[in-house]
Formats: sequence, structure tokens, C-alpha cells
Amino acid sequence: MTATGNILALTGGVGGAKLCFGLAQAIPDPRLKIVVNTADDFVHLGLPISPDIDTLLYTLSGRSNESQGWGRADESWQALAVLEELGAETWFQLGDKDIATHLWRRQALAEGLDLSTLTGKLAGKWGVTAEILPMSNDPVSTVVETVLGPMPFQHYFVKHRCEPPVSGFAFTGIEAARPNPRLLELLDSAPPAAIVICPSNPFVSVDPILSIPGLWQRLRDCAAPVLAVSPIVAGMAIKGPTAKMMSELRMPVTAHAVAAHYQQRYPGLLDYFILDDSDATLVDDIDKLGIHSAVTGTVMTTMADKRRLADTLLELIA
Ligand code: FO1
Repeated sequence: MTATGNILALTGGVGGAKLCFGLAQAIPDPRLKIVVNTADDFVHLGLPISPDIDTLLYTLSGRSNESQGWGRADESWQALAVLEELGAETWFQLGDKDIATHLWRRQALAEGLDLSTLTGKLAGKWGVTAEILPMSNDPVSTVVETVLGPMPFQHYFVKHRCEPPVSGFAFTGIEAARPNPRLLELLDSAPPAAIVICPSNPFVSVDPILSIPGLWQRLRDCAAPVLAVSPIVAGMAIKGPTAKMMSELRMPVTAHAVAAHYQQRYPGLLDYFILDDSDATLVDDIDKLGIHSAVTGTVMTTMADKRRLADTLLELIA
């Protein structure tokens, strides 16, 4: 691991949070800066929901429901049961402990705190040493274009269980969104040793972050190497709808197609693309895109897997 310098990770929820957990074990101090997608955020039952931020907070503080991938461990569901009795919308499941997080966030926003500041406070209360940076304090919302028409992200993801075939994505509010000021301050004052794009969904987790005006160019132009870990392994996504989306978008379902997507949308951003051992034959094709590659085990099933991948990335960076 480099002796100095921040590691800047860009992530969505579940898959990316696993790598961030490994990185947080390897870098147990505030040098780990995690930029989190907020385009999944929405208001439900009057509560401001930030699913990816909460997944990171719960994962890094040991509070997450590992098997579910979202929400808290040892959760109870009494409020949801009463809401059901009352005929409220319960397709988006909020556990009792999780509701407490949302009540706290709503109060903090009402007191005038921005998303970045209140997220820092939550992280501090829960002993998370990595700095968790919402991509922006301004509202951005993913809209999924589907055969049933455009729908807000959580309606597509949870209510419709990612079933309707997709044809594209839009990020409402993106033109006016400014990068988190703390992120810009860090890029100015403490340029990172490396930028890691986590194995999150390219279309609905990473693209919203990199679509904030000027941000990807800013990341490309800083001296740090940019590494992206493939979310596709042997033609499959480990979790979530990435592979399904790729086939509906008529893309080959390969790690190479993910690298090509990044290279086409953000030319020159990626320096390294990290492939799983099972995709070692793709090295030459990634090379032809003008991106170096490294091959390692990228599937993170156990705690040890997460730490091993993090250590491998840090060795590569060093
Ligand atoms: N995902 C589900 O599939 N079903 C749910 O009911 C659900 C509730 C939920 C509540 C709070 C939260 O922070 C996340 C929640 N998620 C749920 C996960 C989340 O909507 C998605 O995993 C992310 O937006 C995709 O990264």
C-alpha cells in the first residue's frame, strides 16, 4: 500500500460496498474516501431514502444485513406491519431500525444540514473512519426507460423487480448537479494516490457519478491512476441486474463490453481494468481499447475475499 495519499473509491450499493469493506480493512484510517451514487435516492412515506449511502454506512459499521444486501442486520418490521394495516405503500420495505435512520436524516435536513454533512455525522456516530461522500448535495434521480414507459429507479428496481426490459437511462437534475464540494476540495488539496471504480452497476451506479458535469474530466486530469473492477465475471453479474440490462441494451454481456462502455463515454479516464481470473482471455481485447488490465479473483463471497481483492488493488497501485 502506498505510504501516503488518499484512495478515492466510486461506488453504488451492494457490490461496491463489498470492495469498500475490504478497502476499509486494509486502510483503517480516513485516507479512504468513498464517493457514493445518490441517483437512487427518493422520498418514500415522507422519508428521504438514500439507499447506497445507507448500504455503505451499514456495511462499514458492521450493521448491514449481509444476505439481503441492503438494510440492517437484526431488523424488526413492526412499523411496516402497521403501515400495511393502514393501507400505506409497503412495496419498499423499511425495517424499524432503518426507519430510525430515515427519521434522523429527515430531521437533519429540516435543520438545514446538507446530505454530505449529515452523512459525515452518521458515519462518525457509527465509528466509520472512511469518509463517505455523497456524489452531490443536489438532487439527481435515475429514470429507467422501460417497455412499460419511463419509471423512477426504485419503482423499476423494487416494485417491478427489474423485470421490464430496459432501453436506456436518464438522470433527472444532472445538468444542475454540482460535485460534492468536499470532493472538489480533496481533489485540490490532497490529490488521491488512486481512484478505484468499484464493481457496481455501470449504468445506474457509476454513470450517475461520472455524469455530474465536469467530474469525470476532473478525475481523468488528476495524476492518480484510475482502476475499474469489472462487475461482470464470466458473462454474469455477481448480483443485481447489470447482465440483464446489458443484454436488453444489446451489448455483449462481457467484462470487455463494460470497459468499452467506460472508454466510449469517458475517453481516457480508465488506466486499468481489473478482470476476474475466469476472464483472463479478454486481456488483449482490453489492451486494444487502450486500457491496461490486471487479472485476479474478483468474486467477493467471504470477508477474506473482500480483503484479498482490496490488497491486490493496493499492491497494483503501489
Ligand atoms: N431493495 C429491495 O429489493 N426491496 C426493498 O424493499 C428494499 C428496501 C430498501 C430500504 C432501504 C434501503 O436503503 C434500501 C432498500 N432496498 C430494497 C435496496 C435498494 O433500493 C437497492 O439495492 C439500491 O437502490 C440499488 O443499489
